Amino acid sequence: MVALNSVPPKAFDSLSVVYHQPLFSLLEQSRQVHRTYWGQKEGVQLCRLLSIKTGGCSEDCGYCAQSARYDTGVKAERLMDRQAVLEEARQAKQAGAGRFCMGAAWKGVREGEAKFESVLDIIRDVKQLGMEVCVTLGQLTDEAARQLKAAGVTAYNHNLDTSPDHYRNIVTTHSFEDRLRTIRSVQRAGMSVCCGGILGMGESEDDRLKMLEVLCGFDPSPESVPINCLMPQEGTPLAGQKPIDVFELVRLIATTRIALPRARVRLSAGRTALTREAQALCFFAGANSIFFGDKLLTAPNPEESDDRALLRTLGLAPA
Ligand code: SAM
Ligand code: DTB
Ligand code: SF4
Repeated sequence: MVALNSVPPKAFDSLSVVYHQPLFSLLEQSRQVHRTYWGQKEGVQLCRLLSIKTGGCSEDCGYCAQSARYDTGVKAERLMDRQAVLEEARQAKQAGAGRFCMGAAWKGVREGEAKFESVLDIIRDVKQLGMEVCVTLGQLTDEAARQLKAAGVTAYNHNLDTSPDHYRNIVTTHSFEDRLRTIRSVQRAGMSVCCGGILGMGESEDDRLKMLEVLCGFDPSPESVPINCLMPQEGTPLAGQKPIDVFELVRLIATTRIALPRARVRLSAGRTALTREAQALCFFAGANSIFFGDKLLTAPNPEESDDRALLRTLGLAPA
């Protein structure tokens, strides 16, 4: 096992040493970190995801079914009605969700816009139900971030998605630096940062570690790190990408657990393509959060009943 002092690895070179050690050593190490930081709270956080505004997005993110630039079959819809969102949130609560995450296919939002005021109303309603509230609405101004915090948002999701270098191969309508700017606004407003990425967009393993290196530099540290496997979307430039090797996914999860010991590591999009055994290995490596419910934003997710059965089989409590 790579000797670890009490300081987690943060720089690319040390992340790379941790990542490339023999798999079982890496797992022993991530397990030890997991036990130390989460021993009393072992279990899997259940998050329910809802697309409150689907499709028609101005951005050209090469993986996304909701970009208006690609013919993906996803139709542009209007912002969901407040009551309809509240009903979904009630059902999520009933089903045992600890966190309710709402996503909107927008480039971003700013204070004063009518659509932003509507989202603030929705957040205030959902907050009353007593779940953690997460939103992902694209780019933010400082003031918009402050208003989201005041409305009751726990965490703001804004992913880096890949390394600084690879980002320009995937998105041209905004930059990696734009992503960082929004994350800084979230931090200044006092919301938790939920930030991760996607594996399987033609990046190298080094690119993934470079993304992790940037996450490790955040101050404060990200509260949660969603790790998505690309779900190739028909009509997008990345439609033909091959699935990634499961062991590369497991290695990245374990390295993330070691580098960001307090973060919730969320095994996010792409679980429909993973066997139960592969998912078990991801939980063993340090993943402790999932989206549950049979739909992500536009793409499918495992059936709720199958997830419950899997967690029961593994003896993992919903947390
Ligand atoms: N528009 C906002 C933004 O870009 O931040 C929020 C919604 S966006 C759909 C949220 C995240 O979903 C993306 O950053 C990406 O990590 C993930 N995602 C989108 N499409 C995906 C796909 N086909 N496969 C895996 N992850 C995907
Ligand atoms: C995240 O990292 N993954 C979620 C959430 N944050 C918003 C989104 C996954 C989207 C998968 C593709 C889709 O449903 O369109
Ligand atoms: Fe728009 Fe977000 Fe999809 Fe990019 S990832 S196209 S910003 S919805």
